[in-house]
Amino acid sequence: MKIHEKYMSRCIALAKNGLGTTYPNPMVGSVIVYDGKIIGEGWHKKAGEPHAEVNAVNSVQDKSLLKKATIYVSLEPCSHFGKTPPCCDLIIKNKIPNVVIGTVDPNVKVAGNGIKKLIEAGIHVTIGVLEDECNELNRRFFIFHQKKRPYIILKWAQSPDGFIAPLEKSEKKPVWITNAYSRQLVHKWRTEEQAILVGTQTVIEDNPKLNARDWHGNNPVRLVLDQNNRIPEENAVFDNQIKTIVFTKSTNAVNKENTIFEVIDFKQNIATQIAQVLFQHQIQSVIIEGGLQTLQTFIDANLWDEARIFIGKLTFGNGTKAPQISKSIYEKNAIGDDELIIARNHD
Ligand code: AOF
Ligand code: ZN
Repeated sequence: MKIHEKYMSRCIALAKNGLGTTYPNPMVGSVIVYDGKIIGEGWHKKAGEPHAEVNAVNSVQDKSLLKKATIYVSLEPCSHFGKTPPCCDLIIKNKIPNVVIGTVDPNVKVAGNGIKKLIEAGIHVTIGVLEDECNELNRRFFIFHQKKRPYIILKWAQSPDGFIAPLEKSEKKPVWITNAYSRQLVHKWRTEEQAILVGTQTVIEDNPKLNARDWHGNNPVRLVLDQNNRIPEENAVFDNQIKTIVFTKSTNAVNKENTIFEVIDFKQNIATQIAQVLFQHQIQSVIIEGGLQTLQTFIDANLWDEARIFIGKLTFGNGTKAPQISKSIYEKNAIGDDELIIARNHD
C-alpha cells in the first residue's frame, strides 16, 4: 500500500469512531506523521467540540516536530469560524509544511476555501487520497449539502416469498419476520442515523418506541406521519423521552413536550416535503422503517439512497406484498439464518 493511502486509511478508521455522534457535522479523522511515524492522532467526536485536526495537534508531545511533519485529514480542513475556529489557521500557525486531504468539504462555508488558504500560506497540499472512501465515509453529510435533503435509508423485513405481513394478523400483534440478531442490528443502525420515520398505521397498530434500547449510543429523532392527528396521546412516541416531529395536515391543539408539529400538504408529494422540512431541521439522515405505504411513497418519489432488506425464514403464502426496487445489490450478508440485502440508489 502506498504511504499516503496507508495514513489516510488510518484517518478514516479514526473518523468512524464518531459514527452517530457528530451530527450535523461530518466524521473526520486526522494523523500527523514525522519521519515515517505517526506522532499524533485525532478525530471529531461531537458538533461544537474540537475538530479532528485540533485533537491530532494536541496529541503531539513534541510540538517542535510539527514544523517538519505532514498532517493527513480525511476532509478538507475548515476555513470558517463555526462553533470552533478554523483548522487552517491552526495548521498555518503551527507551520506544518505538508497537508494531505481525502476529499473537499461540500459545505458552502468551506468548499475549497480551506485548500486555497493553505496553498496561499505556502503549504504543500495533496488532494484526493482515498477520495472515494472518504466520500463514502461521509455519504450522509455529502447528500445533505449537495442535494439539500437528508440521506434516506429504507428498511424492511420480508418473507422469502415476498410478503411483509401475512394475510391475517393474530391479535393485532406485529408478526416478527427476523431473528434476534437482525433486530439488534436494527437498533445499532438507529444509533447511526439522526432520525427514524414511520407512518401513521405503524404507530397506531404497533405503538413502537422507536428507540435504540438494544444498543448503546444516541436515540434518533422520531418522525411520524399523522395527517389527521389520530395517534392517541398515550402512544409511546409521545412519551417525551426523545424528540418527536409529527407531520400533520393541521396543527394539533395539544401541546406536548419534546414534540414538534410540522404542517405539510398531504395532497402534494409528501416525501419531497418531509425531505425539505428535515433539511430545515438540519437532519442529515433518516431511516424509514415502514409501513408499506410510507416506504412506497419514498420509492415512488425516487427519494432514497439505500434500502436494507431482511429476508426471514417464515413463508406466508399470501399477505401484504413487500415493496419492489429495481436497483442492483450493493451487499449481501447472512445475519444468523436471516439474509440481509443492501441496495444503493445511485443515479
Ligand atoms: C474540519 N475538521 O473535524 C470537521 C470539519 O461548527 P463547527 O466549527 O464545528 O464547523 C462545522 C463544519 O466544519 C462542518 O459543517 C464541516 O464543514 C466542517 N467539519 N472540518 O476541518 C473536522 N468536523
Ligand atoms: Zn475544522
